[in-house]
Amino acid sequence: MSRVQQLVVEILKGNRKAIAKAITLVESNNIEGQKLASLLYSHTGEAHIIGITGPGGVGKSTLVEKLAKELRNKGKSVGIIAVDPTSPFSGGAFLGDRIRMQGLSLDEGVFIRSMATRNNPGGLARATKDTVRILDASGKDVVIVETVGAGQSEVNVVGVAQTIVVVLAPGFGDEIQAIKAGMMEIGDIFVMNKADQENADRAVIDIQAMLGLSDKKSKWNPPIIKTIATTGDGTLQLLEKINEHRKYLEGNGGSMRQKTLIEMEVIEAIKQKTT
Ligand SMILES: Nc1nc2c(ncn2[C@@H]2O[C@H](COP(=O)(O)OP(=O)(O)O)[C@@H](O)[C@H]2O)c(=O)[nH]1
Ligand SMILES: [Mg+2]
Repeated sequence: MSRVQQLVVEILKGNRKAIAKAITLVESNNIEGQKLASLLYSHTGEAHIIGITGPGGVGKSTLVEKLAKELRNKGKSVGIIAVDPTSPFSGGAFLGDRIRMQGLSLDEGVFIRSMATRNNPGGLARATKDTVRILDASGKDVVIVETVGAGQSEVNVVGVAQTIVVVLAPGFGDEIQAIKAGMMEIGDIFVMNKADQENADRAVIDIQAMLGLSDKKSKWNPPIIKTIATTGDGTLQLLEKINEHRKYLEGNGGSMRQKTLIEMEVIEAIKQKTT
């Protein structure tokens, strides 16, 4: 058996060391990494891939940590990929540190990996996609991908997710309406985090108005959920909506979504060629 084939066998067993090694391999973007990704493909498709995106500092990492805890309480295994966790806007700790604080990193049912922004945006998007594949093949029930979605193309990897959660907070992104409009199109679920802040209700009304303006292309009606990530308020409701969305995808919406994903990948590939 080749080194890559051995790695595949160990990944399928859920071997953590093998998973870590495999991610490093796909990050290096060489022939072996590509071979690994293609060998794993037929072992994927079971995990629910959730994209968590939104401007830096709105509380995405805090929310991911709470979601992971909630999922563990329900007996689900979780893979977490934090793309660009060192956003200059973020006042919080690295996601890895938070997870450690929560004791989640000692938990065999959780695997977390941070992907650094590199000079090559195409490389980052690809490595993230391959990492999702590795975690899916390793048997994780849920894979969460946190990305900064503020129009920075280098972290625009939401195309890998089945359910996209757009996280906003009062006062964030008001000045950049166009970016917000772009996010309105990709979101399956909207979260108004920092609901403890007094202008949260106003912000929810604004988002509702914006959602009302965008033309609906599917039967799914994107809900808006208020959360306080620091206390965990609303995370259970968010998880319920995420599960509802998965059920929706499994129904008649599934094939439609698949098409959208492929289209997004094509758009992404074209963008990378032209920039
Ligand atoms: N008041 C308040 N602060 C929050 C809430 N959620 C997160 N924060 C704080 O917002 C800052 C940024 O959070 P972080 O999760 O790093 O945001 P990210 O950049 O979107 O990942 C941190 O200081 C958090 O403690 C919330 O619901 N309410
Ligand atoms: Mg973060």
